[in-house]
Amino acid sequence: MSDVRRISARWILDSRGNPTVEVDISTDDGIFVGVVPSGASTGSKEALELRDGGSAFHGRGVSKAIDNIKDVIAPRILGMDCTDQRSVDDALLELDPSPMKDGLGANALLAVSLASARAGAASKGIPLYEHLHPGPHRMPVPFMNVINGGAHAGNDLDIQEYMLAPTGFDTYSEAVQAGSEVYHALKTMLKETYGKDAINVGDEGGFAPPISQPECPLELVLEAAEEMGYGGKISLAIDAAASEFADGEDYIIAGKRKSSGDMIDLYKELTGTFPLISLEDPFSEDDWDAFISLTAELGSKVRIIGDDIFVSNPRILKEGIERKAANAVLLKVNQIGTVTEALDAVDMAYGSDFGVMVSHRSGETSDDFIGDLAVSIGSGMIKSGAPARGERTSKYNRMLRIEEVGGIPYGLRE
Ligand code: 2PG
Ligand code: MG
Repeated sequence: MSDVRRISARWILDSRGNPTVEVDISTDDGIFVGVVPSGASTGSKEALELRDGGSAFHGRGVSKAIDNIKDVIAPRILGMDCTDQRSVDDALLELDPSPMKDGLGANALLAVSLASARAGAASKGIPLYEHLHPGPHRMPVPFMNVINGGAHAGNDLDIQEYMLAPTGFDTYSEAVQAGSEVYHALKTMLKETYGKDAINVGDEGGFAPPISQPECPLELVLEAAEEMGYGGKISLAIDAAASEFADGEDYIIAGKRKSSGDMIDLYKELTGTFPLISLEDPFSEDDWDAFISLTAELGSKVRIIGDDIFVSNPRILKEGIERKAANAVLLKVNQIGTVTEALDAVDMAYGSDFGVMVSHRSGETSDDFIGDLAVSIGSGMIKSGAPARGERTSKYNRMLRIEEVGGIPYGLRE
């Protein structure tokens, strides 16, 4: 039986050393955990991450969210059947029907939702990835963030993430191996070229070298891939997180002011020069017209991925699909607050031929839920940071274990 017998909640520290919410749900099958990650470059319409304010933890305490779990959520969820994730999540949404989840906090709701999904899978006696979504399941291409900038690093790069995507491999494990090898080749190259300070890392485990020109990291990653003999097998991707360097209607990049039109020209130049297969948040979350123009110009050959603009919210994604503001959505369950709503966003995307990239947050824990999520929905794309540091590799490693079971194809979803 997967009826909830007990719910406990506490704070633990995330990878940036901030507190976050962890929940245990006990059923007759065992104890199942849910942990909430946290972003730094957040979209303004993300569901609310409830923080205490005040002086403890510099205002970032989560005791209010924990009290909400104990006092409000637990009494409602006790006795519920976790194999029916939608019922559990509907009950959570009834407790907090506010659009931004500022009644109880999305961190309170999500921890329970995640733990419930794990309890439901265990009750059915199947792995989490089989329980979450009917698929078809697929091992995703790991988009590994090997050079960090923006809000995640202390260097002068404005673009937040430069990722390698090992697309030219037959299996997920070969792809992870290639990613690891290129990461280490890049490390050596950066040290030789810029000195040892250049191999300090940012929040997601990628290097944060003292460079500022937006194309420079693409050259370096490509060179490292070629040095390892992977030329043509490793593609590139960026997350500009451009809301962070927007200035009014313009953007300030590498010290230069650029209009949305100039930015479109920059992206056309970069995609013409480098094997870039996706551009995430190329403009600020308010610059819908630029998203629409870029999708019209480049959308047939490159994934234009909306993160801060859609915030994994089915209502906003629907508008994005109708207005052709991108051709893919970044999926972060804590942006929306329940597993079911995130899966609804996936089904909506698929129904309109949109791609989906599953994503970690820059503040993470060793929880590996999104590894199962990515395999489950079969979108063929996940980003979980560099192939280094425990909170990043826990997801990549979970998928190595899943792949070993066998029979799950690898690669992008066409
Ligand atoms: C992003 C994410 C994850 P953050 O912008 O895509 O890489 O960063 O969690 O800080 O929003
Ligand atoms: Mg992003």
